[in-house]
Amino acid sequence: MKLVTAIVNKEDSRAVCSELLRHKFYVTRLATTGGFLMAGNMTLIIGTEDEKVDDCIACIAKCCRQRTEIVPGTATVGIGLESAMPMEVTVGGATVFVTNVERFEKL
Ligand code: 2BA
Repeated sequence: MKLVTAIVNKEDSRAVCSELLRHKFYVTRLATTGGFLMAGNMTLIIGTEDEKVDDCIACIAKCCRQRTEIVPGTATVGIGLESAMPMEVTVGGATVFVTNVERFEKL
């Protein structure tokens, strides 16, 4: 058995969950915050059989798209003055980790 952990954009999470449920996956949604942008995102955890992992990732990939976020940054300009400069960051579609599950029980 595997645990799929997927960090997705908040705006995509509803569609991803619907797609996963349509494919009979069990999913838990956690409201999380990205350490870099400090913006809200959604982390999905999905426990599934090894042979269904590719199908699970396909469901996630189908519903997540990349976005460009503009974040404030600092840059040195002219004679060494520091100025706030916006910085473009590409986020997502999804960051996915697949880990082995040693033991799984429902009590
Ligand atoms: P954030 O940490 O808010 O990162 C948002 C985006 O900022 C990242 O998009 C990436 O393009 C950029 N970024 C993040 N850390 C950076 C750094 N140290 N230097 C330069 N750019 C950086 P994604 O890579 O698509 O990640 C989206 C979200 O997924 C992240 O939000 C974080 O919550 C999570 N994530 C991504 N990779 C991770 C990892 N290796 N471990 C844990 N969480 C991860």
